[in-house]
Amino acid sequence: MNIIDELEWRDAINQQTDEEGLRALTNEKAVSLYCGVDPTGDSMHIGHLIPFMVLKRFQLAGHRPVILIGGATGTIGDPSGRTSERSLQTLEQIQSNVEALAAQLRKLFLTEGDNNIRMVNNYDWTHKINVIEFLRDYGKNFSVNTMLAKDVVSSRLDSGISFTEFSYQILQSLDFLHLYREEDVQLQIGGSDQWGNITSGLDLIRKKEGSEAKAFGLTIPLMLKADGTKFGKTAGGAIWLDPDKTTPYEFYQFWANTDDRDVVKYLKYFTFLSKEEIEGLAEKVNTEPHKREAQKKLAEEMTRFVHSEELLQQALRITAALFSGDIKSLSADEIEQGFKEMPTFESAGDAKNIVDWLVDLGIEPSKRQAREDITNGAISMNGERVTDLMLEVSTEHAIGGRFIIIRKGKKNYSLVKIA
Ligand code: 629
Repeated sequence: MNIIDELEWRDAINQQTDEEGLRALTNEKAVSLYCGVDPTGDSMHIGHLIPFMVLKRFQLAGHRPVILIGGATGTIGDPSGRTSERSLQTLEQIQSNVEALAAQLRKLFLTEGDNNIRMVNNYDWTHKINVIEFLRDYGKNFSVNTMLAKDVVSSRLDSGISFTEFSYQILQSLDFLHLYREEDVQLQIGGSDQWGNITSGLDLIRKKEGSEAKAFGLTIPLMLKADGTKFGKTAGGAIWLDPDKTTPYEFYQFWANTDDRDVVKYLKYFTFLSKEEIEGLAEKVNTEPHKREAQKKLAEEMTRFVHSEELLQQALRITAALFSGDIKSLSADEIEQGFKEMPTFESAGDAKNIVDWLVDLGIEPSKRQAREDITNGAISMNGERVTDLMLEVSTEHAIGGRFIIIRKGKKNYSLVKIA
């Protein structure tokens, strides 16, 4: 299947500058294309994945991805999709973000046998342009009238926009021209918020290279969830690719918790599963939704792609242990991931009677209640029911010497860290 047809089937196209032209070009040769990301943070989140999954699909179809990290544009800040001016970050911060993002992207794109990627930083050519060259050689090709008409700018005319952010689209346009000339890049992709920046680059290419220059733009929809809220955000904030910010277990859980109404859409959008496989899973959503097979498959595919097979297996182990209550099978690291969001207490670790220990920590409100819960079999430690009111709790009970898990009733978990 042609890549454009495939993207259409996956509902992954929002707008294209020339659909038939791009279909013909992609049928005819291996096309170089690019997508950019600004180093505004030290990790990507799953919202960033949207165009990069599409870039990966082009790569898998034999085309040539160029990944651009905005070492220059990141110092300015894209006003797209924002309602107010950004505050500038320090150059040191941006530089360290560049390195963090480059490492994440390398991991996603440098898979075995797939080494046809290039990574560029727009700082390399942008910092060489001086102000006279900027205004004479490039500025002359931009009409302020057209720039003002772009959504990004027109939506900010009331609240205000600095000259700095107003100029952002020129910098992104220079990148497209540079990559068209130097890297034979003929297509830029991005989320739907990037349409203005992409078309502005195409205008510049035509002005500088002649109207027969063959370059294209394609954007990907930035969708909402079925309940109308923004994709990729949870109560706890964004879902990050960095495992120190969002653990692989939490990452797995995010996808596993997808609404039935959204899951087929996500399978098409985010996974590399075939049409047949996805249709099979869609059928399961209709016939046996309680099994959540589609959600599990989605979560597996995404966790393996972003993290690794090993971290996926770990996430599955944590999920199974929390479901069955078999806490003892988990390592201390796995406990740390699985119980990150649970109520946490700290214990000194010296031996103490279980009843006193539970009350001192605040897990039980009173000794009377603690004794009653233990006698009723409602308290378990590391997955095993506590029956002995005289039990002495000590570091010996701690998994990996670090954690004790107490469960009260059916689902009330507490994590006790040994200080
Ligand atoms: C120079 C910079 C270029 C081309 C692109 C860029 C970055 C672009 C931007 N993108 C967003 C970002 O970096 O700001 N101006 O956070 C973000 N992108 C991924 C998707 C997006 C977009 O990285 O395109 O739509 C979000 O999903 O907002 O020469």
